[in-house]
Amino acid sequence: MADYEKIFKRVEELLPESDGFECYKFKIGLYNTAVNEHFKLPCDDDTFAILVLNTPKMFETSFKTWLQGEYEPGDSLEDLKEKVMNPIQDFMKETLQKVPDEFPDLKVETIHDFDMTPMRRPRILMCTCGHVAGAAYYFRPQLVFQNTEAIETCFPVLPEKPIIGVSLHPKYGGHFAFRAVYIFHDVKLPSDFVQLPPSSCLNSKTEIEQLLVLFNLHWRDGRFRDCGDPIERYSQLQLDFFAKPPADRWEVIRHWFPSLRPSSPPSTSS
Ligand code: B12
Repeated sequence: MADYEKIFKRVEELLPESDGFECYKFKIGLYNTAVNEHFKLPCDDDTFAILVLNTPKMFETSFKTWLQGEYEPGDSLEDLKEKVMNPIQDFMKETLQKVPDEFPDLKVETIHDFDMTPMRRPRILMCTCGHVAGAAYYFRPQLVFQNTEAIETCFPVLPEKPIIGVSLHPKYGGHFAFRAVYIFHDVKLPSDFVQLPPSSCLNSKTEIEQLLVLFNLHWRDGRFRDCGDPIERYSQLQLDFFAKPPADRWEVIRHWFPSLRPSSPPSTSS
């Protein structure tokens, strides 16, 4: 078995599907060929990389167990909030760190979906990685809109932010999230490495336009996630959690902590 295959097998053991993770191999050169100069990664084309995404299972299995493990008897919700400032990010950082820890002799770089460059650009474009790695088809606006008139027909009201594309997973539609890319700087892929293409679960231009409208204008209602007929979806609890701004998410999962100490009433010193 080649080195990269052994590494991949071990990474899949550390981030198993039963915990709600999926891993995909890819060659950095394929990513660098797709993106413009602002996003190219300073690596040889044949450098080995692994993309990690989470499936709907992650929320109520590994994430819930981890978060409950942060609770200590006597904690109030405020104590817990102080300990875990960003529940999903903190969980991902800790869990994904298992991989570089496993390979201390290799130069492994972890790039999270939320990592930014000093210029405030994303360090890596996850949807492009997902597409080149064969994980999820990236429906870019350029696939269906050739000019601004075509955009205006679909978007009579333009969103505040730029219109961006969205990826659909063949099994989970939009019920998943990209989490990180590992770059194994000193592991190179052989020239006969075969990269599988992503499978598209939409069949027509109209379906792609609908997906782009749902994602760019109505993402809060989560309908974009059901495009492509997913066979497994986020639970209602998970949908409610991600639809809320981070500060309001704790209330959604408060019942995971039945023994929380009631919060102290605000002080009434005169
Ligand atoms: C910045 C960002 C935001 C910003 C701005 C979004 C915007 N509308 O501009 C904010 C904070 C508002 C935001 C919000 C949300 N986001 Co957001 N966001 C991102 C982030 C960090 C970067 C996206 C970006 O700026 N791209 C920049 C542009 C330049 O990239 P691009 O358009 O893809 O262009 C490249 C490709 O076209 C490529 N290219 C060129 N030719 C070709 C050819 C091929 C074949 C290919 C494959 C590529 C390719 O080259 C271009 C660059 O040179 C990504 C995570 C990440 N690190 O990628 C998540 C991400 C896109 N967001 C995501 C989500 C889910 C959301 C939310 C729904 C969040 C939520 N609470 O649930 C909302 C709503 C989105 C919306 N309607 O705007 C998901 C999308 C998942 C998916 N299924 O696709 C991502 C991937 C995060 C993740 N962890 O999975 N987001």
